[in-house]
Amino acid sequence: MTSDVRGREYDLTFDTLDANANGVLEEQDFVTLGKSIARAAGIAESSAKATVLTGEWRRCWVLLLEHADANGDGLISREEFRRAMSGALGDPAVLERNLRAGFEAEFAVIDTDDDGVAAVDQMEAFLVAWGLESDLARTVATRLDRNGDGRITREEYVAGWIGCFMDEGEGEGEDAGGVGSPLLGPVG
Ligand SMILES: [Ca+2]
Ligand SMILES: [Ca+2]
Ligand SMILES: [Ca+2]
Repeated sequence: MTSDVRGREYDLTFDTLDANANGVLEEQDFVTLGKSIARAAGIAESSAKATVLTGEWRRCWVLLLEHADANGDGLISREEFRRAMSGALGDPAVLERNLRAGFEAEFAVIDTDDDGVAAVDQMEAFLVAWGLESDLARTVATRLDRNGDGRITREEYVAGWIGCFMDEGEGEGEDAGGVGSPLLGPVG
């Protein structure tokens, strides 16, 4: 993957995180995202799962602020985000350690009956409710189901999302970057 493509992925991630589209990341963006995921999954904002999820998004914000806010103004600019992601924060092991609990909390709100799996159709419906176009939702849901058995396990979900940041030098011969590209747009 060229650095141009990688830079574009960071930009697309930035745009996804910039929930109010004002060109900077701030705490409110992360609060909004946490709530929008709970809403899309049809669970109450006051429920235990939603509380865990919004707590995780808040934790991610604090982490990002600590590592990326170079000028200390309490906001993350696109440039600051790019720099942090191409540095230590973008390290696969660091990402995995920092994001796993967040993706697990996200999966928990989708997995309404708590059996640790979500049907591909269920995932697709969630993604549409979250705001993805239906074609894209189907593509992402299908790719999350890595072994193609029609069900997405918690592990497939977490690995799929973390994998979208980790497709450089990881899992040679394997399509490790499967999920991120369709979610974040036509990269490359
Ligand atoms: Ca914003
Ligand atoms: Ca800043
Ligand atoms: Ca599966």
